[in-house]
Amino acid sequence: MSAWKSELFCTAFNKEQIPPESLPEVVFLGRSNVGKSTLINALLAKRLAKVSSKPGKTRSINFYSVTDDSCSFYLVDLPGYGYAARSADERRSWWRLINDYFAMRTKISFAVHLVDFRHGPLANDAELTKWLDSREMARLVVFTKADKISPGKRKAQYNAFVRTGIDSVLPPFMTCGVNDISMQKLRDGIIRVIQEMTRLDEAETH
Ligand SMILES: Nc1nc2c(ncn2[C@@H]2O[C@H](COP(=O)(O)OP(=O)(O)OP(=O)(O)O)[C@@H](O)[C@H]2O)c(=O)[nH]1
Ligand SMILES: [Mg+2]
Repeated sequence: MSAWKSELFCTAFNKEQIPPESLPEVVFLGRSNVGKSTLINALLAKRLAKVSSKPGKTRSINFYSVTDDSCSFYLVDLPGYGYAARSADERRSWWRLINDYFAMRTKISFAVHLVDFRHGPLANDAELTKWLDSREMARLVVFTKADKISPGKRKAQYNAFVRTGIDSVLPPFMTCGVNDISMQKLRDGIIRVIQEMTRLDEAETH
């Protein structure tokens, strides 16, 4: 499979700037600082998304258009979830923007839920899972920052998390920031899930 062609399509700080629904959308969700923007850059093999060691870097909804051999879609980078250091006002406007976005969408293909491999799913990951359940939205779980755990311990840790019952359309992926081999597997996985979701959408409308 060839590399994805991609570009920044749109940045939305408010409801008015959110583009109308068109292509399938894959939404990246997870706690602030978990590595959403880093993973998007690794998947696109470009530095399009802004990354920072300080939580709360992404403040807007960013749409990246992607063309693969078989389909076109958007990867959507959202501001981080549960960033406690923000003011109550900022947290409220975050929820407003996220809710406005979801309210404007009927066919988001699925969510990529990023979970820090060092900690596994935490309380606010469970909250996010519940929220995705309430929206009946499929998710693909990706563990980030696996490089922070020694290679000899990764398998046991992965198995321990999976045994707790992680709901994911494919077995959870494990990434280490920029790792070409796992990125290609993840790109292929994302395409497979988009194709399956599109097929199900078509079956529903006919
Ligand atoms: N070691 C390591 N560091 C990572 C990995 N992924 C992300 N990081 C680092 O974690 C920090 C946060 O990464 P971001 O990609 O900005 O995180 P984000 O989820 O987009 O954060 P917000 O935009 O604040 O929600 C940066 O310093 C990244 O370099 C990883 O797999 N391994
Ligand atoms: Mg970000």
